[in-house]
Amino acid sequence: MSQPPIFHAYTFGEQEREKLDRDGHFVLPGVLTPDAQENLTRSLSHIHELSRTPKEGREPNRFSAEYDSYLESLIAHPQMLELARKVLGDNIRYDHCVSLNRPGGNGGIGWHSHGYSDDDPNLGFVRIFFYVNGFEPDNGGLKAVPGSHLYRDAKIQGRTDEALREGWLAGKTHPETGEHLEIEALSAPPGTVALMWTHAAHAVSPRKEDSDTRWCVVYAYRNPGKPSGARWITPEFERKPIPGAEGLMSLY
Ligand SMILES: O=C(O)CCC(=O)C(=O)O
Ligand SMILES: [Fe+2]
Repeated sequence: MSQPPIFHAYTFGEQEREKLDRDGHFVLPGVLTPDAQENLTRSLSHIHELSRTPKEGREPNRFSAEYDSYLESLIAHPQMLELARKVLGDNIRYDHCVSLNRPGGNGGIGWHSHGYSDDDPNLGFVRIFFYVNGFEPDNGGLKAVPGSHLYRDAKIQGRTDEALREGWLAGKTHPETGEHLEIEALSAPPGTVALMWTHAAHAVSPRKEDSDTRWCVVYAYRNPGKPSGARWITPEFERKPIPGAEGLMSLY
């Protein structure tokens, strides 16, 4: 069964890969096809509704692919795997699919990072964010610190930009360029995909009260070899045969 494309043609060659490795993130503006945007909006609305009427033992946001067949189908979509392998090389595992929908008035999230194989940079962990209807920097916008991922510090924290500058960022430089680390507020037109190495410092600005919902889902892939604290897969889902996902779902 062949799946319709989710991405328009895009360039992710050596230069783009170098930028991802230097900055810790890389944005592909407007790369999602209209069809994918439409399907994702429908699926993410579905997950959002499920999460508003919680039933015991269910976490629709964190286990999104287990609650929606379209989201499930993207785990092993050929274009998804191609992109993940351009970043991580051939030997990859699926790690998680988490919905990050932010309605008007959502408070965003302060500065933090995530971990995987903190002591061995040969094992990568990348997150592929689908910002379906995009965002403005000051309205549910992703912020990042180029170069912060190279510290492989899974415990970066800062409640505000100021707190991060006075805290973790103070005196830190980019290990390769020597430049002072600085906060970058990203912007994303509709249909944007953003790649981010998991150790990158990141935060999200609040969503304005009168805004529509920011629709977003993230898929994570990694090189196997270490335990992953973010691997939200139920045992049933791990065993479920998903076309194209053979070998992707196991821990090691
Ligand atoms: O909502 C976002 O854009 C990112 C949220 C976040 O911190 C994460 O997914 O790790
Ligand atoms: Fe995060």
